[in-house]
Amino acid sequence: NITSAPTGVLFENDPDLGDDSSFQPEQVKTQTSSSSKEDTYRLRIVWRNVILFVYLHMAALYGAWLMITSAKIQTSIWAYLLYQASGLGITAGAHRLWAHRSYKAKWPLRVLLVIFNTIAFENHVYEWARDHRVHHKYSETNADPHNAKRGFFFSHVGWLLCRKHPDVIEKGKGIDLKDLEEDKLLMFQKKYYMLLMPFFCFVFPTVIPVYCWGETWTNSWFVATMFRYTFTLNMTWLVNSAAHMWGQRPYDKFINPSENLGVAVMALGEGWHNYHHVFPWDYKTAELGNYRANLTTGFIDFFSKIGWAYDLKTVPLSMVKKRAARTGDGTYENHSHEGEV
Ligand code: ST9
Ligand code: ZN
Ligand code: ZN
Repeated sequence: NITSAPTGVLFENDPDLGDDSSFQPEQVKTQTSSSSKEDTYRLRIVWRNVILFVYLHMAALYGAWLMITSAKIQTSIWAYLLYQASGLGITAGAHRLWAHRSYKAKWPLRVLLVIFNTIAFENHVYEWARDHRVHHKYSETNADPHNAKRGFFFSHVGWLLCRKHPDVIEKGKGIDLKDLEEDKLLMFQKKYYMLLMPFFCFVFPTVIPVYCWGETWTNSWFVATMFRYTFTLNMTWLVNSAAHMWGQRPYDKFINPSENLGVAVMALGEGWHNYHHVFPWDYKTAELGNYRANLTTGFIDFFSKIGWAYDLKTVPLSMVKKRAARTGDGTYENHSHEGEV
């Protein structure tokens, strides 16, 4: 019976709990997203992932040390280029093209983006876009894979270290993924991911410095691969953690996603997260087309000029202004809107 349950679990104000005979002491009560119905949820840590991520971060720290003390400058430049390219595979590819369909791309650009995306190893595009669509639809509820209401650590990396909340899978079933399933290139990446990903994320980045400019295997592995991969992952995760916590909310003060310049710079333009959650179909993922803090927009605009990207979707300024006036936190007028149409 619930009244004899141990303290530390939430059971106030819950009329349903009276007949919950399956309640276990080690289970945590959580609020579901779409209804007032509560369910029981037990955190299940995936120790394999914990060990892999601990190794990755230790190897990355060693890589950072080697970068300062012994690696060739070409190796650091190579690592930087891989960070930018794999980042674009996430931002221009998995995120703006495939998860949100905010523009269309011809096949040579799609092939380039799938290669860049595979270097990033953030799961294949199908899985990435599936989780991301659920994230937008059920933002900051238990059905959000990286629900920021569960704190910085969970939304940053913790969500990859444990089994998903059942709401993610249940609500996720209702998400339309037909467009991704019909994309032959994405299905090819998904089918051969366990061959393609080790090659593009680990083998190719490590081999190039050794054969092209005589780098040592040790420097190559720890700098160009371990440091570069872990660094890029963390820059991506900051969008889910920092940009869901800190920054201004000029478009909607009622949601947590915020405008965060630091994250925007490091995540190639994906830190303008208040705007993005309000207008997710805008290919810029930001109101302003400022390339310095939005490299991805510059990348898409370049390919639009040569005709490989087309049907770029955006939002009319009048709609943005109306929304900011209705739900913004009052900081909208401080932004520069010069050159906007
Ligand atoms: C990584 C991803 O790091 C990072 C994503 C970040 C997203 C950021 C977004 C922000 C905006 C964009 C900013 C970009 C900035 C970029 C800057 C670059 C500089 N819907 O997952 P499973 C079902 S990955 C519907 O195994 P478990 C489905 O049937 C890092 N259904 O759940 C599935 O089976 P299948 C490298 C769903 O067992 C089944 O459930 N990768 C959904 O709970 C089981 O799914 C890793 O480390 C859904 N959403 O395990 C791997 N989800 O797939 C880590 C699931 O066969 N992952 N289902 O269809 C894992 O090990 C596991 O997923 C787990 C959960 C342990 C976390
Ligand atoms: Zn978000
Ligand atoms: Zn998004």
